[in-house]
Amino acid sequence: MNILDIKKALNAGDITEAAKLTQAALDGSVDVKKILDTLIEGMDEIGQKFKKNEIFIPEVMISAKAMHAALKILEPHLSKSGIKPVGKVGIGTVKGDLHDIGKNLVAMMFRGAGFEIVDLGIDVPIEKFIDTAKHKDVNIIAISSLLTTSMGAMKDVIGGLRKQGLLRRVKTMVGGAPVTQDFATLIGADGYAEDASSAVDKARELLGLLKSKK
Ligand code: B1M
Repeated sequence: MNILDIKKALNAGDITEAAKLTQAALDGSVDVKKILDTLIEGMDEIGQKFKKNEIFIPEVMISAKAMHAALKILEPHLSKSGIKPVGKVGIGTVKGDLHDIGKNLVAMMFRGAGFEIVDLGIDVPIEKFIDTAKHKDVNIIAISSLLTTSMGAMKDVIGGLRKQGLLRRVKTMVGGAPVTQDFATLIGADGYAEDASSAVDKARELLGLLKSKK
C-alpha cells in the first residue's frame, strides 16, 4: 500500500477506507509515528482548504470523523510506542451557552493535530474550567461562546484562573462567532482564533510549537 492513500481517504471523508488503510499500514509494519504524521498532514491540508473556503463545514466534519476512525485504530499503538501528544487542551462552551457544533469542530481539529482533548461540554461553569486547569494537567484552556450574552462569562473564567495563579502555567484561548481579537485582548486571553484550523495554529503558537506570525 501507499501510505499517502490515507490522506486521500481523509480528503474524501471515507471513514471505512481511512480505518482500513491505517490498519493495513500497521499490518505492513509502517512506523506508527509515520502513520500519525501522515494523518496530521492530511488534516492540516483539510484545515487549509477550509480556511480558503474550498471546502465547508460538512466536509470538514466527515473528514474529522475519518480521522477519528484512523486514530482509534492507531491509539493503542501510539501509547505503546511512547509518542506523546503535542499538548493537552481543556475545551468547553462557556456557562449559559448551549452551542457546541463549533466547539466540537475545534476539538476535532485539535485531536487531528495530535493534541489530547479534555472536552468539558457545554454550559460549563467557571469552576469546572478552573478545576480542569488545576487537576488535568492541561497546557491550554480553550473557551467557546456563540452568544453576546455568554461572552462575558469568558472574562470571568480568565479572571478565576488568574486569581488561582493558574495563568503562570496554563494558556487561555477564546473563540466563537461573536468573539473578536479586540475582545480577547480586552479580557486578557492569550489567544484568539476565528475558526477551527486557525485555532490549531494559535495553540501551536502559544505552546511554542510554531513561530509567531506577528
Ligand atoms: Co443559536 N444563536 N441560539 N442555536 N444558533 C446563534 C448563535 C445566533 C447568531 C442566531 C441568530 O440570531 N442569527 C444567535 C446569537 C445572537 C447573539 O447573541 N449575537 C442565537 C441565539 C439567539 C440562540 C438562542 C438564544 C435562541 C433562543 O432560544 N431564543 C438559543 C440560546 C441557547 C443557549 O445557548 N443558551 C439558541 C439555540 C440554538 C440551538 C440549540 C437551536 C442550536 C445549537 C445546537 C448545537 O450547537 N448543538 C443553535 C444554532 C445551530 C445556531 C446557529 C444557527 C448556528 C451555530 C453553529 O453551529 N454554527 C447560529 C447562527 C449562525 O451562526 N449562523 C445561532 C456552525 C459552527 C461550525 O460555527 O459555532 O461559529 P461556530 O464555530 C466556528 C467559529 O466560531 C470558531 O470555529 C468554528 C468553526 O470554524 N470557534 C472557535 C468556535 N468556538 C471556538 C473556540 C476557539 C476558536 C474558534 O478557541 C477556543
